[in-house]
Amino acid sequence: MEQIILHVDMDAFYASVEIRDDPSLRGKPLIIGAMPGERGVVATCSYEARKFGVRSAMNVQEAYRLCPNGVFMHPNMEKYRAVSGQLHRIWREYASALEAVAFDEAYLDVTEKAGDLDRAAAMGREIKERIRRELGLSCSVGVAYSKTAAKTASEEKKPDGFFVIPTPEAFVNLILDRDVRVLYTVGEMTAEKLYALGIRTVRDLRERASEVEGLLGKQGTWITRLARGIDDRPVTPYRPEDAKSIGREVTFQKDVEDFGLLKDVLLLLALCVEHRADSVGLRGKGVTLKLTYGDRKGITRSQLVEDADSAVAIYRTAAALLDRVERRPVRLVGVSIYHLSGEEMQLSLPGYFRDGTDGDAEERDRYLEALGEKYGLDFAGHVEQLYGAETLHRTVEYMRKHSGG
Ligand code: TTP
Ligand code: MG
Repeated sequence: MEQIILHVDMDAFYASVEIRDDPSLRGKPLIIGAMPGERGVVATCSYEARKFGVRSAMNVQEAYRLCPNGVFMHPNMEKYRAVSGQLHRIWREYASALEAVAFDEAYLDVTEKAGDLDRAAAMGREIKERIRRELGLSCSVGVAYSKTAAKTASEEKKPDGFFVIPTPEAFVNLILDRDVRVLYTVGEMTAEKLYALGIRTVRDLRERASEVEGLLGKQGTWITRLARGIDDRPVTPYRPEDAKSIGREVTFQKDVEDFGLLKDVLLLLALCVEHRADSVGLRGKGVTLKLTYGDRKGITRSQLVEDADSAVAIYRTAAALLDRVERRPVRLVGVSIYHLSGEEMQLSLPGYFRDGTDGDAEERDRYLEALGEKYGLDFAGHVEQLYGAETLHRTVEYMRKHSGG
C-alpha cells in the first residue's frame, strides 16, 4: 500500500515550553531535569546547552561540569502534558490516523487527506506554522512514504526543520554512508554485533545482507529490508490500554532505612497512580512494587489483585509486598499497576471525586489524616498538588528529613 506519512517532533520540547513562558530564559543554556547537587539526570536542554555537550539522560553532575553557568530547572510535567493535548488537537485535524510516540512526537497518516506528496508537504508546513502561531513553539516535520523515512526526515534539519523524502531510493541515497544505527531497531547491542563483523554503514549492511539475516534472524530480515527503503508499518493509533503499566516512582536524596517512611511514601505514590489511571480511564489487575537499594541493586515484586483501581487498594498491596522484601537502605521506590483495561471507563469518576460513601475513599481519607499528623502536613487538603512531580519530590524529601531518615 502506498502511504504518505508526516512525522512531527517538537524541538527541545520541555525547554522550549519553559522559554516560551519566561522569555528571560531565551538564548541561555537551559537544562531541565534534576538540579545540580541532586541525584538524577537531564531530561532535555535547550540548543544553547547542547553546544556545551549537555544531552538528555546525562547525569546532572556531568551536565553541571560541562555547563556550570547553565540555568537548571525541574520539569513541570503537568504543563507539558497540557501542551501535548493542544498539539494533539492540531495534529488530529490533518491525520486520518495519529500515532503518538511521546508527549512531543507523533506520526500522522495523511495518505487520504493529502492525496499526494505535494499537498502532504503543504500540510506539513501548515502544521509547523500553526504550532508556532497558536502555541508559540517550534517543531521539525518530516514528510515521506514510510514511518522510518518520515522520522529520518524530521531529524534531518532539526531544529525548526522541514524535509521531504519522497521515495525509497531517496531514503537509501540519504542514509547509505551513515552508521547502521540510523536503521529503526538497531540499538547499541545490535550495532556492536554488526561492528564486530566490520559492518558499520548501511552500505556495508546492504552488501552483506544474507550474513546479517543469518546472524540476527527476524530482526536481520527487517533491517536489511529497511536498508533497501522498505517499511510498510502502518500508523497505529495509540490506545492507552496498550500501555503495559502506569506507575510513579521517587528517588531519595539520601538512602532511606526507615521502612515506615517508605510505606508512607507508597501511599502518596498510590494516589498518583490512581490519578493517572483515572485520567485515561483505566484500571489495573495487578500491582508492582519497585525498589532500588543503595548499592543500585534493583528488585520488583508483583501481585495480582481483584481491582487495582483505588489508591487504597494499590497502597495496601504495595505495602504488603514491601513487608516481604529485604530491609536495606533504599534509594528509589516506585509503584505501578499492570494488566490494564478500560472497562467501566465511563462509570469511573476521577478518584478524587469518588462517592464519599465509598469505603475505600473513607479509608483513604483516614490514611491521609494519619499521615498528615505524623509529618505535620495537610495532605488531605493538597492531594491534587501531589500529582505534580516537583511537589511530590519536595514532599517526600520533607517527610524523609522529618522522620529522622
Ligand atoms: P526528544 O524529542 O527526544 O527531545 P527534545 O524534544 O527535548 O529535543 P529535540 O527533539 O529537539 O532533539 O524528547 C522529548 C521530551 O521528552 C524532552 O523534551 C524531554 C523528554 N525526555 C526525557 O525526559 N528523557 C530523555 O531521555 C529524553 C530523550 C527525552
Ligand atoms: Mg523532540
